[in-house]
Amino acid sequence: PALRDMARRTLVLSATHRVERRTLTVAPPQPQEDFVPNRTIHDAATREELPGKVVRSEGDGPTGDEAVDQSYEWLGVTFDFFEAVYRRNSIDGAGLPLVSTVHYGLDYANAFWNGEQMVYGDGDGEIFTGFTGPLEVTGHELVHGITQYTADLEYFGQSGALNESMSDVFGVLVKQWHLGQTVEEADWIIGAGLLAEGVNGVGLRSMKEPGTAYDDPRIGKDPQPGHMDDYVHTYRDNGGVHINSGIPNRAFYLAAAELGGHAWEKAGRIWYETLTGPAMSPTIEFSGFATATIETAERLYGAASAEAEAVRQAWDGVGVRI
Ligand code: ASN
Ligand code: ZN
Repeated sequence: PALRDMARRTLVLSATHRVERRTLTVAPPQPQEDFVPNRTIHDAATREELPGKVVRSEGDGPTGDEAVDQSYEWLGVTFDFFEAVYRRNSIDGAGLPLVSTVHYGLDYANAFWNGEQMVYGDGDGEIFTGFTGPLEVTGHELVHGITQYTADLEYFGQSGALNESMSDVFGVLVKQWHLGQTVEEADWIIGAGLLAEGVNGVGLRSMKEPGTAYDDPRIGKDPQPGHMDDYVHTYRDNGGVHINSGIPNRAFYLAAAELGGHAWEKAGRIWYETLTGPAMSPTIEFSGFATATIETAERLYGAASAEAEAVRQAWDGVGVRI
């Protein structure tokens, strides 16, 4: 009976083989289907109710409302970046629709991801301009969604600062990719143009030189550290998630600067594979994440590669011990 089984299997295999060969001859493989975004923009008309009224759906032309049209465009560019660079289909990797609300609240000076959608305020016009303006802000908020669907980093302390840093890293890479900038050409600023005229600063955060983005009597001085020696212990801001993110942000910058060229190609790939890979956990801290990025670089480029060495040096440069 065993022999007969084997004979039958051989028969089945060769039959399958024939079918496959015939299929190939008749229908050559089709080019890979492109992913397409599915965007819906809402208007909260300065109220704080979500999602608000639908004002632009996928495929609709411009509305003439600057915030609506900026959000639509920047969601599209962010979607295209993840598709073109990392072959990711939207936030969840499976084509999740992109939902946003603009004109949220009165003089509302922030933007956020609420677990399901993006939300943007118009700023107060005195200190902050509209949050739909900078591409990297939309990138930042959308990447909170990607993190939620992948590593799901707990939004407190070091894992929270890593969550923030992932959003800054890929937010800034979306901008650099859109502008075709090299590591040297890029500004490495999150929220460039977000500070109103007369406010002393260049944006919300600097990944290249954390702590130098602004210094103005109305908003104080940029509190970000760029080294573990200056790590800020606080219960505010979920344990300083927007403060200590300066440390992993600068580690990414240092790795990218050492490797040169387009930051999304090598450093970005290493960070992306790490964020979406199996070594992550919701409570991972700087040291665990650093180890994971080094292991990713070793796997992608080799243990003795310049890429792996650049990542090791980058974490050493910000005082994160492996
Ligand atoms: N813009 C901020 C962020 O995305 C809002 C917040 O603190 N949740 O991190
Ligand atoms: Zn954030």
